[in-house]
Amino acid sequence: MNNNYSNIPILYSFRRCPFAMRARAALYFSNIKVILREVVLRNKPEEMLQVSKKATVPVLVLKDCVIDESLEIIIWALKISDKLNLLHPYYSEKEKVLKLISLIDSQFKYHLDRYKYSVRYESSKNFEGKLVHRNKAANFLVEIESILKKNKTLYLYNNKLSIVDLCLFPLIRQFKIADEKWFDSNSNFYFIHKWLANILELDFFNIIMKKYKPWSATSSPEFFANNL
Ligand SMILES: N[C@@H](CCC(=O)N[C@@H](CS)C(=O)NCC(=O)O)C(=O)O
Repeated sequence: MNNNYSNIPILYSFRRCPFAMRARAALYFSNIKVILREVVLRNKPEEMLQVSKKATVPVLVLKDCVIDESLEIIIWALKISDKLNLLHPYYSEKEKVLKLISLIDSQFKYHLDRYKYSVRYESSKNFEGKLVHRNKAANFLVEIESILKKNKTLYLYNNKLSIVDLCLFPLIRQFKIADEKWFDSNSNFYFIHKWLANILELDFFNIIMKKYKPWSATSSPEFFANNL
């Protein structure tokens, strides 16, 4: 069935996964059309597991290779087309930018998971309590708040949208929605509130959050593109 579309990349994705969200955002901005296969995480399709042993989304299947790290998908897509120059910080301050993204992806995400999904972790060895993990995650936002505050800006790099915003916002949005009332009323996040609200208002956000039915081998191809 997919033979007609054999030149179109396939993206295994999950709507609410922050890593898949950032990959879809980059595909949106680079204007690259892909076939989107919505995955159910507890029942991943064999077709995905065959191409990526990591078994995480997003996975982008190209004609001659597979990319199964969200940041690599972003860089691949934006190197093809980047009209807004979203990769600018990657070229000008690569080390610093990758370090910040990696900190949020690893340590912030560690505490975020234990805060947001505390019930799942209650019996795990290093669980410190929901609110301890919330506060430890919040500590990582101090730097983000200070960057925004210092520059009185709605963007994390050079006062314009870039991969730094695209990589960080899905995880910080998850932190917000774990307890919106607490997050929204916390004045330590004054500039982050404005930053996040602005990003969620941008046109791309609705497009990347479009709902797709879970994919199966008998599904008709569904496309993800920025003119949906
Ligand atoms: N470092 C990976 C992380 C991807 C990741 O952890 N994705 C989660 C969903 S948000 C996943 O697929 N987890 C596997 C599972 O839940 O079974 C990336 O950036 O692509």
